[in-house]
Amino acid sequence: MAEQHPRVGVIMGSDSDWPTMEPATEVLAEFGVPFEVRVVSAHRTPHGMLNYADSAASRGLQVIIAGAGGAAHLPGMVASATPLPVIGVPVPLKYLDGMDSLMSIVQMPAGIPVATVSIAGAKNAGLLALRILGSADEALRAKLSDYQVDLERMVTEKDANLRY
Ligand code: RP5
Repeated sequence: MAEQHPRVGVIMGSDSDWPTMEPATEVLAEFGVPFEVRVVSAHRTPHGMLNYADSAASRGLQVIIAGAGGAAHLPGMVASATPLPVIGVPVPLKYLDGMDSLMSIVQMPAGIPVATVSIAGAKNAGLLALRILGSADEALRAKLSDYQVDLERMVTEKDANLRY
């Protein structure tokens, strides 16, 4: 699924973010949506980051998921250099429990939106990317509806199993 005309770019500031970010790619793969994964750092590879953001739309990407930790400027900086929707994932590091990452990503100035998910919320970032794509893709939207029906069924079954 990865690399085959990717529709979603999953980027992160460091390879150390991968365990937190991997659930985004798992859900994209589950829905059969092609994606690419790159390490792109706002601080360590600023020129590479701008090149990535600049070229993303013309390469066919439709959504970018960007994860970063600490002084997490990557999602906002990428959003400033592309018209594509950007979903930010706050990555929790050793100190501050990810609150630093969350605060760095969520409070964007008016004009440059970043859709921020919860701390370590990469699975929801993947699902949100799918919903964005699904707004213009009926087949994908139908799969998302099925997914929600399955979720409801699972919760109903758990409820039935716990009742006494
Ligand atoms: C951020 O710095 C990255 O997103 C990562 O979360 C954090 C630490 O990176 P490493 O020192 O582990 O490479 O830019």
